[in-house]
Amino acid sequence: MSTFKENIVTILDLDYNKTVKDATTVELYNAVSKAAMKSISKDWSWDTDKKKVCYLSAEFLMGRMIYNNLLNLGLLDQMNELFVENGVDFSVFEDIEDDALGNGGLGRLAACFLDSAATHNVVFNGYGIRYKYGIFKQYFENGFQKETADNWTRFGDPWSKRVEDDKVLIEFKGQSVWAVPYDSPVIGYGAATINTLRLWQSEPVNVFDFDLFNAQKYDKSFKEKNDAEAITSVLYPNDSTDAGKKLRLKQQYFFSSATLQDIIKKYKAKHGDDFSAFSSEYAIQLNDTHPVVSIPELCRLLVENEGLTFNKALKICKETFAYTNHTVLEEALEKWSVKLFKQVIPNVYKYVVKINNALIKEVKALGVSDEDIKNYQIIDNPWGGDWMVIHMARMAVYTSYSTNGVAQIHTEILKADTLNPWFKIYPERFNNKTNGITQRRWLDLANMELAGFINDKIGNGWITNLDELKKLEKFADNKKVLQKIDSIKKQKKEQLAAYIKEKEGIDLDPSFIFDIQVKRLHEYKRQLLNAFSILDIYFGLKDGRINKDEFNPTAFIFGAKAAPGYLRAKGIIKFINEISKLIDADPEVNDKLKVIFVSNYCVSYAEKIIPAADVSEQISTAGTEASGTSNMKFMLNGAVTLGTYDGANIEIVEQAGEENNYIFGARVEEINELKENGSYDAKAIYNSNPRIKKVVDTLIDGTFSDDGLKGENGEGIFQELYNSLTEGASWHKADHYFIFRDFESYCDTKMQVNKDFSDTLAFRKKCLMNTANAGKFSSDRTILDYAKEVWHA
Ligand code: F58
Repeated sequence: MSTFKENIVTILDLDYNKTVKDATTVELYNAVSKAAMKSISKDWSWDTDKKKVCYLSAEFLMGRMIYNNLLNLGLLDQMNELFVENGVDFSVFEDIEDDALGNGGLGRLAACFLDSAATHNVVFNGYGIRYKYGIFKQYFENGFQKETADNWTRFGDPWSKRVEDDKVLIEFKGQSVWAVPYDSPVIGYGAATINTLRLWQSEPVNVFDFDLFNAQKYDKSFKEKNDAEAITSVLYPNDSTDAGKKLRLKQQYFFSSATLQDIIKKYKAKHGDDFSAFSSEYAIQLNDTHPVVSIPELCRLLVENEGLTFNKALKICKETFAYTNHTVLEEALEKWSVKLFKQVIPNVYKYVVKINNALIKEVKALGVSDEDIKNYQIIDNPWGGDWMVIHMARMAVYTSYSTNGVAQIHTEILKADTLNPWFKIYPERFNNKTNGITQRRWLDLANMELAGFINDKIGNGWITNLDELKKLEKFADNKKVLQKIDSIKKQKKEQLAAYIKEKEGIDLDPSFIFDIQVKRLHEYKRQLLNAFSILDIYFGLKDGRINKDEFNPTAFIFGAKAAPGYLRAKGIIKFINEISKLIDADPEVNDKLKVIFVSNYCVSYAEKIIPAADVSEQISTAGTEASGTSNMKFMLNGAVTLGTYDGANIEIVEQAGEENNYIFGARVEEINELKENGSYDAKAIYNSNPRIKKVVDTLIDGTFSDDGLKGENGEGIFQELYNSLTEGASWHKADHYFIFRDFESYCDTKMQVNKDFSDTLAFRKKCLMNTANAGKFSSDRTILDYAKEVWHA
């Protein structure tokens, strides 16, 4: 049998008539991927007698697949050998493939779960949408975010195969389309198990109307095709209009229905028409509310196509579905307008009504009063009048057997607050599954230097059992080990600096502290608080409040995309870029401070940024970040957390020790109290605290210009940000995310980090303690907990 290396050479010859030396990067990429696909073709199938978990998610943020797949297949070394023999650089594929089909933590979590489940032999298949254009590519123009479409398949898509035989018909009111699956293998480490990621693409039933075309009505003749393709054309279409909302609902229904039809077909092939074993054969995990329309759709399919009674169908749903909540923010808890829902999928709406009726009967029988029923109704009019909506989270909790949050504190908030009425009647359904990350991508691949060093010290058992890292603790006072950890960090910082120079054209001194905040741009994540603290340091250095000689030079690095319609978030990006400019231009401080907003932050960028961090910024208002997962990646790579008691930060500190991290700010109890008793007076803090006033006033005193970027009401965006902090807006009070409350304790803590950095080995000891205690945050642990406690798989 020919080897992997030989296969690459053969494919290059057959497909392109080229050798490794003269092939282009794209040709090489396709040949390597194809050879790897060939090597698994016999072991990759859907067939298994085990319980199957189907993970339905609107996003799968996979990142670059090639290195990870080769690592897991154990083929990375062979590829490297071949490349060395032919003078090809190992990182040649960096410009080829990038991540597209997701947006943030929720999508990346799905990808980490795929990796962990396949590694630990859990049959776990992902189902989602094959968007033509994924998340936009971001660049900056005069400090403003600009977006361009990302045609991610432009280099081909060698890791997927189209499965024509499994296409299914999806019917909307007045429109039918094909859902055509594209399957990618999900290869466990050591090729333990090969699962599947199945992404559906929308295609027309009739490609074009010949009669219309002959009548020279060209646009019309292609209308059906265009309308069909629109459904899977973009990730998160702008949904500020009705048309956008409609498209989004169509996407949700499209992939939900396609997936369920697929599951039913596979089930029937084994069990015929007897559905009694359905829920013991399949578990369907709903990743947030985006696939929750699956619930009425499964009811519909079982009743209308399979002849079950509604009650039987409902029972199967309750025993099959499980739901994960990823947010407590009111605006992110999806509610669909009944009117819109009926316009798009009236046949499914009928089952929402039936589920709602069953729910009312059931909760009444449980003793819920007529008055309290409104807290449960799936179909409801929360704003009064006849504006009826469907609460997707309520439907999910009612019609499933498990509801989980993604970190301890988040689950507690769900139980005590967001979903409290439900917890009261179904306490047994609620459980916590703290998120995790895969160490194979986030340490073994992203930080080969540290991974190699760890292997030398404690062996490589951690690759599939992250708790093994605990063995590093015994080196916590070993000077040589700490020096080595310091030198690896420096190496990663140098690599990042070189990359930033290449990508952004910006010089970054690797001897600076790297203080990093990378995540979606959102007010609750408080990038603005970070920006204000930098200004505070800037002014402090200028007026002597901060001793310049004692201050360790620091680079503040940001990476974030703002949703295209989220004006304030875009204003914050502009503000940070303005601060960067101000500092660069000031010779009094520019040898001490640097601010960099990297463009187009994505998984591949994260793989370079995170290993280079000294400080991980996790500064959301307590009670707002469900979990966070970048916090875990930073911890694993030996950065200290500068954070609030929020999300998984709490568990990180619990594991690694408060003395090895930097916690500041109000706890969730305090925030709740301030909210409830209405005593928070942001304006008063602003007026009485000159440091706060000084940094906030830069928004309006001419220090910076927003260069005409407008806010919602037509005022300049910096003015709008200023107003939101000091006056509030129609929908929130002043300083909704308590920036002023936490400002001083944040700045003080940041200065403490800066001071502690002077003692290099003491600082690196903290870093080592973080790495050593990251075991809990492996997605292997998360997946095995789900498998045992939720899926019984
Ligand atoms: C994230 N949610 C949470 N949502 O914010 C984060 O705390 C958590 O760690 C992560 O999920 C995984 O559990 C998230 O990424 C989105 O991206 C939404 C998708 C739909 C549009 C609005 C953003």
